[in-house]
Amino acid sequence: MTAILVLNGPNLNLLGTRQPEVYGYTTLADIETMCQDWAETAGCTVSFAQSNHEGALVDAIHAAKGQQDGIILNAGAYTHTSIALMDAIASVELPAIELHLSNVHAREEFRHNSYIAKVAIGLICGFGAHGYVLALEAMKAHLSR
Ligand code: CA2
Repeated sequence: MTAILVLNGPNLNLLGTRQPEVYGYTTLADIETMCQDWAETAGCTVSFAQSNHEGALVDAIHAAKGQQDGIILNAGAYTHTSIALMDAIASVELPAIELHLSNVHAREEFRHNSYIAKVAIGLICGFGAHGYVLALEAMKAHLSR
């Protein structure tokens, strides 16, 4: 069965509680439920995780090797700064999709750079919580191509 890791970075544990005008009212727990519902229908398994710590995210990416078929990564602000996460994705040689709730390209200049995009098969941004389902669909299609 296709196994997909959905990994979330710093501050995403606060979703639905602050800045709803930017990130919406959906909580990360709601998003996990959406992903698990999708997994049941799609016949896939989804492992869902979040950390505020860069090293813990690197560890989670390393642990995916041999266990997961693909990685969906909303690295939060680390997207724009983390060579370590980029290297981790490259090192495990698993397909990765970069994901953002907001359209980072319509926001501040510093959000336009992404280290993750350099090693991702594609990226999805600007569709809010629904982006997670879009990313899962895209990963499933990629893995069965
Ligand atoms: O749009 C996204 O998904 C982001 O990855 C979210 C990050 C941001 O740094 C990226 O540029 C784009 C920030 C996540 C912060 O989440 C919060 C949620 C509620 C309240 C405050 C922050």
